[in-house]
Amino acid sequence: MSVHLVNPSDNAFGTAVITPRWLFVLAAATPRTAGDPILVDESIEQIDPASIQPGDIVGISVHTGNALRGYEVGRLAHERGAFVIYGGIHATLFPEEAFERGHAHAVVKGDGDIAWGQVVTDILSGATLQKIYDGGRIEGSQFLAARWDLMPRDKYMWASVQTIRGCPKHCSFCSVWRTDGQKPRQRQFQSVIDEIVNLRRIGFRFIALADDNFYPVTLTDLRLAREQNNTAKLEELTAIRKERFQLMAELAKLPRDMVFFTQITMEAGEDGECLDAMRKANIKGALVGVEAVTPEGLKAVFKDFNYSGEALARQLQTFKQHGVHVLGSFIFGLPTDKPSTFDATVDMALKAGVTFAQFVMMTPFPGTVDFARWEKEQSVAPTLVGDVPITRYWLIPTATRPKMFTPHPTMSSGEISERTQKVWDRFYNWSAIWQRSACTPNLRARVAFMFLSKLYRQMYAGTGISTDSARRKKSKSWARWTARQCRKLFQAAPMPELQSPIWELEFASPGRRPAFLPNSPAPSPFTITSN
Ligand code: B12
Ligand code: SF4
Repeated sequence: MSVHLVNPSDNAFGTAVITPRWLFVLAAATPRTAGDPILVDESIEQIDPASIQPGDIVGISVHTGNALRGYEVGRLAHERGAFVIYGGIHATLFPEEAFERGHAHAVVKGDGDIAWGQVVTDILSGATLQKIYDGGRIEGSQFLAARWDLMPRDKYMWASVQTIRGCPKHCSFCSVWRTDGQKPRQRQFQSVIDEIVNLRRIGFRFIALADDNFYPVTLTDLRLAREQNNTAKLEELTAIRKERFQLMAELAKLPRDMVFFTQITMEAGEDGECLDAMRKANIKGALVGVEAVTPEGLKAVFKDFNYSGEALARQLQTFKQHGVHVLGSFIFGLPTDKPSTFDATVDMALKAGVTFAQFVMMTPFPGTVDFARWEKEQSVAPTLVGDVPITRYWLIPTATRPKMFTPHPTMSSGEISERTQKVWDRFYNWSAIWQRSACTPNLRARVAFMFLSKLYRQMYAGTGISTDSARRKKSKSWARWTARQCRKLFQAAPMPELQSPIWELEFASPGRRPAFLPNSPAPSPFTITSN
């Protein structure tokens, strides 16, 4: 009997940019008695059905974008006689769909760090399998460290390490605050550092901090708690902030060639102390959700804590002045958008000096306020594509899936798509990239920057931005080639001698830590428990 964990994807590039963290966390959550799981990341290569034997356990993660492929994988695993288990955000929100479409035996809702072990144990012991396992929201101290020893090291450019889950905000297009909660759940910084040390030892120096919001406590939050004389709140917020700074202080002690990237709200731009700590910690870049450049646009997405106009440009420039590069994320297709919004947005992105930018089309993701509103509107006179209601767009085959799902009051989806394409082309033309690449320290890094910019732009072509399939096909083969070259640029010499700090703290819930590099000289600070 083998355990397989599958990250479904329609697009295999042979090389992937960022490791899908869930795969390696669930590998750590797999009971030792089941042996090492077989990990399949279909963004690298699709699964070989013949590898699945009767009685095997197949765990599949689905988010909305890959649900259709996930169900296909589930059906073929079921046909081969395997136990099929789903998890991930989409399965959490639509468990019944995994049974109807994906031949599930069981679904894990919420966090899998603990629940997955229970599922596998139940199967191994022949116990009756529950239909739903509710993993809920575990505490930060219970987050498992990933099993990077099972990662094919030559296939990924960046590893991903999570330091916090949940976000106190409530943006209308985002499901994080509803699924992961508004209470930030911080992982003990010692456990984070330990995992990063392990990654550097095996040759990874680029690490994405797979956090919803790296900056969960703003200066405004602290001021309000103080003004309201809310001592309990103030203490809680101060403790969260202190832990963030402790993490950054430890990151700063790691080898100087390490590069971290995270996701953060724009409010961090007001907090020079935080930005300086980030720079010292080698957090060289952050995705900042700018979303819209007008006050009306920001109001439409419940993000009025963001700035617009000149103040926005200044706020984003502040990040750069403190040595933190910004990947600005902008949304097109908001009801408040006009034809002039597209040029205004790219002008702002260029003026604010963001190092990278992404321009995504408004998509009502399940679990969001936008989705609930849309579903309610659609319940009156449902729009169908074939026999699928548009509110279940992820079930529409990709070839016939519309580019936009919610109608815009004044522009057609074709117009929005075309204008968005032009914005990408303008931001990522060679001359603009060349100018931005001046931020790099040497020629090698400059070349890497240029390739990465083009790769970033090109990889989006497969996700609905590009309009015709011929262009998509060409983009894909170009992206495959470039991804291979880029990966070489991200490689680093392993540092097996690198030591983990010895922590005084006993972890409240020690992660089962994989035996990384068996002959490694660095002792594990974790207590290794067996199942
Ligand atoms: C880091 C991140 C990224 C990174 C890295 C992606 C990568 N390669 O890993 C980047 C920036 C590239 C990215 C891109 C995108 N992302 Co993203 N991303 C995240 C983020 C912040 C964290 C994901 C993560 O690694 N978490 C750490 C792991 C350990 O947690 P986890 O994945 O939730 O898995 C746990 C449980 O879900 C469960 N579980 C998961 N799978 C399984 C499977 C089984 C069998 C079981 C039992 C349990 C289980 O157990 C795990 C451990 O507890 C999430 C937010 C979130 N809170 O999930 C958004 C999120 C997943 N992303 C989202 C979106 C929309 C996107 C994009 C489409 C954005 C865009 N418009 O381009 C792209 C799509 C990329 C793609 N094709 O997959 C949405 C998905 C919404 C949805 N309903 O599907 C999320 C939820 C954020 C949001 N705003 O709502 N993303
Ligand atoms: S978009 Fe960002 S800031 Fe808004 S709720 Fe989601 S994670 Fe939080």
